[in-house]
Order: sequence, then C-alpha cells, then structure tokens
Amino acid sequence: MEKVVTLGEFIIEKQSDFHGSTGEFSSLLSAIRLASKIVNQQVNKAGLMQHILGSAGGQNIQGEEQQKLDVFANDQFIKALIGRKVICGIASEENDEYIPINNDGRYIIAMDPLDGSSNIDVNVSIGTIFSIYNRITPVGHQVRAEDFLQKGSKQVAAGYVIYGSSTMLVYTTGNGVHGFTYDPGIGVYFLSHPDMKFPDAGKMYSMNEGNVNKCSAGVKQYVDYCKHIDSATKRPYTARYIGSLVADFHRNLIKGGIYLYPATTDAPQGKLRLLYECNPLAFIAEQAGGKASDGHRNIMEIEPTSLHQRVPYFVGPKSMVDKLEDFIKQE
Ligand code: AHM
Ligand code: MG
Repeated sequence: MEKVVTLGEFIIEKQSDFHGSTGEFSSLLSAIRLASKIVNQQVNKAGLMQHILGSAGGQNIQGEEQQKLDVFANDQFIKALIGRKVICGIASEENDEYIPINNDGRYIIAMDPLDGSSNIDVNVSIGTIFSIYNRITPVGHQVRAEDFLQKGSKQVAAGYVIYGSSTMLVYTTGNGVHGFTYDPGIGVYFLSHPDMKFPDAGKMYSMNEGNVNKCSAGVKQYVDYCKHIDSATKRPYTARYIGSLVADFHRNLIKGGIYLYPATTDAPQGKLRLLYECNPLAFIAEQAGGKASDGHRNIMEIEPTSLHQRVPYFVGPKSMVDKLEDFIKQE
C-alpha cells in the first residue's frame, strides 16, 4: 500500500531540516494551514454570501457584519498568526503599515492574503501568498521597518495557497517545493506533489496582452517570439492568462510556462508587489528549477525600499526567463 502523508506529518518530519528542530517553524506553518482552511470555506461560499445571503457591507443570515473576502482573509491570517508566539511582525498587502506582534518572536511574515482581487466575485481561482524571514533586529525589541525590507534571498520559507478546482498549499523552505491537496471532507492537506519542478521546455506564456502596446520594445518582441511559428522550439506557445498570479504561476509550474507583468506606460514599476507577491514566488520558482527577474536583475537581489514597492516581474522556467532577458538587453 502506498504511504499517505499529511501536511502536519510532513512538517514534523522535515522540522529537523529547519533551524535545529525547535518546533517554532512548525507552529508558524500550522497557523497558515489553519487560516487557509477558514478562508477556503468562505471562498467556496462566496457566491452565496453575495447573491443569496445579502450583499457585502450588509449583514449575513446570522446578523453578523459581512466583509469583503480579501478583508476577511486578511483578518483570518492575522488572527491565526497572532496566536503563535514565534512571529514578531506581519506585513500585509491589505495594511498600509506593518503590524508589530510579539517582541520575543523570531520570524516576520509578509503576505498577500487574497490575491487575484478581480477574480473573487466571478468564481475564478484566487490565492494566498506568504513569505517568511528571520528578523534582523534583536529578539526582545519591537520590530522595525528594516526587518521587513530584506532582500528576497534572505527568505527562509515561502508558499502559496491556491483556491481552485481543489485547494492546494505549496511551499518551500529551501529544500525543494512540495504541494499538498486539501480534502475538505476531513479538513486535511495531503502530500500530492512532492518535489515540484518546472518542465525544462516551457510552452506557455501568461500576460495581460491587452497591455502589450504599453510595454517596452523588448517585451513586445518577446511576445512576438512566443507567437512565431517554429516547430523545432514548439512555437507558437500557448497563451493562458487567468489574471490571478497564484493560479497562473501554479499552472505554469506544472505545465511549463512563463508569467509576465512588465512595466507599462501607465505603471512604470509594473503592478505586482515585491514583498507580497514577487519574492515568495521567486523563491519557489528557484527551488523548482526556475527563475524570476525584473528584466535585468534577479528579483531576490533587489534591495526593497518600501513595504508596498512594485516591480516589473517575469517568472518561469530558467530558459524562458533567460530568453526574455536577452530581448530586453537588446532594447
Ligand atoms: P491584486 O493583489 O489586487 O489581486 O493584484 C494582483 C493581480 C495578480 O494576481 C494578477 O496576476 C494581476 O493582478 C492581474 O492584473 P491585470 O488585471 O492588470 O491583468
Ligand atoms: Mg495581490
């Protein structure tokens, strides 16, 4: 019989790989696991809440105040994380400022609690993204901005939850990327995708192509290259764009594809946030044999200057991102 491994068991089994097996990191991950289950439950009845039980901003059938799902998700993750003594601070895409928590904690977390906001109300896959660092300031003091403004290369763990046709939690601690599928009937995540790797030869590209004429010449040429017919390199590539970074990234990781959110004339820094979206998926990509770039530099080598900083973003199999960088270099 095949061995069945749950996320809980896996975390404990791998605990010794991580900071001398103190159990602190396991506690942190189990907070994320808990919040993801609560959010998953709400995501699954989002249509009911909005169209049948009353509109957001009103009251639900129990007379409770209803919240937008992204605010709800933010609250759930913060609530679960505050309960763990190991965390000293949280930065969230939903909060203007970082939140200091327990001065004795050693980890800080940056998160996008519900990514893919334009897809929330239309029953399309959305996700949660998280990124974990050791604090820089000494334990026992309140966290400061510098604890959050660390390069992505300093991450000790990163992951995402995708609320899709099934719900999955995928994470890395720097020892490969592992994916767990949620069984809602019993409330347990099972290891379903051990040691995930990008296929070598990607064949998809994901971009909001409506913006292509607002992009630089190099990006335009790369998109033309993706569409060019060449049987030796299996082009044209297939275009797939969901508009939820987590869902596009997850599909590309499994099937082999590049995700692009370049700078545009309207958004010269791109749209995606370095701390909450780009760095965590860059860490996962690298661990899966891929690469993330702003077109010129490795994303994880960018020194952040502000919490909500945006960057142009390209992520996928290494060969595809290298090719895109070649086009950008020739601009
Ligand atoms: P959000 O954090 O407000 O949801 O914005 C991020 C999202 C990504 O998930 C997605 O890839 C991108 O924005 C889609 O943007 P666009 O609608 O411009 O294509
Ligand atoms: Mg987002």
